[in-house]
Amino acid sequence: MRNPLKQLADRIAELAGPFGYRAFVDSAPVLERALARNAGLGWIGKNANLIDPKRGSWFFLGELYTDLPLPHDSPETGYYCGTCTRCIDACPTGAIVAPNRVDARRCISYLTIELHGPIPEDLRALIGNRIYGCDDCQLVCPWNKFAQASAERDFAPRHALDRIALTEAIAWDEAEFLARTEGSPIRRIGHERWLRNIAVALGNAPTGPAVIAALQSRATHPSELVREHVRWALARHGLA
Ligand code: B12
Ligand code: SF4
Repeated sequence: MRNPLKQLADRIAELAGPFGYRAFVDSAPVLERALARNAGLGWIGKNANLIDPKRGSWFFLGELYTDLPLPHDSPETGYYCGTCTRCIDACPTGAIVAPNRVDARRCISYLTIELHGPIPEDLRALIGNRIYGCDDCQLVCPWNKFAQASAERDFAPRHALDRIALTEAIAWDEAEFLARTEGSPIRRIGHERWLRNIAVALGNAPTGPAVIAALQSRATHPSELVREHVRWALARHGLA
């Protein structure tokens, strides 16, 4: 996102002359959804994401802060979620507690990416096989029927990460984790939380020898965080 924002700034500079700016994308306490809505890009839907009537919500928001005296856009005033509650009904952890209100503590995105410590036990079974974030509230949104897959190479899955088996991924040591996630945002959760998340997902998998062997291979990991999640997962398969 930084490169396109820089290109946008260069294009503005061609038209308006040199100007000062700062680019943001999910990188600072900036009210990105509210700014986007006020800039006329769409409305904030019941799933709390900004929905563009032509593109749905499968995009990141990025912006340039500048003191250039630009003309104002008119805010999008419509709200087109209507009576639909698909996102609220589909959320695996019941995190969308009311239209447009997400309890971040229950959201799988928070639990698997932002949370550093143990994942609350009552939510583990609800996480299913999600090991990094969640998009269910966007997947079910009817407005995303119009969404197009991006041709940007940066948004394509890297290192075949969309085709890995969890029983293999739990075996990666830290060096392999870092190599396989190079250039991917997944890298920032680090190896320990990667193993924590996979342990939960394998705890939710159908019981079988490969799943149990994969979990047992991490039962003596130096991190208590990992060991505790592995114990929980093995208990789910009837192994205390
Ligand atoms: C913290 C955060 C999270 C948290 C909390 C999410 C939440 N819904 O609050 C967690 C980790 C759970 C999360 C998850 C996800 N996130 Co997030 N997240 C953010 C982040 C960094 C800050 C949002 C925030 O809390 N801002 C502070 C609050 C105060 O702002 P706000 O909620 O917009 O508040 C406004 C209104 O809601 C209202 N308001 C809020 N509280 C109150 C209280 C009162 C009394 C009143 C009157 C009004 C009011 O007023 C505020 C000002 O207008 C933004 C990036 C950014 N800088 O904005 C991305 C962002 C919102 N996330 C994004 C994405 C993609 C996701 C996920 C899909 C990621 C994933 N695949 O796993 C999930 C989706 C979860 C969901 N359904 O929302 C995108 C959304 C893109 C879009 N189309 O809208 C953003 C914009 C990042 C980006 N640059 O692309 N996220
Ligand atoms: S990202 Fe997943 S867990 Fe979070 S609010 Fe959406 S559906 Fe719920």
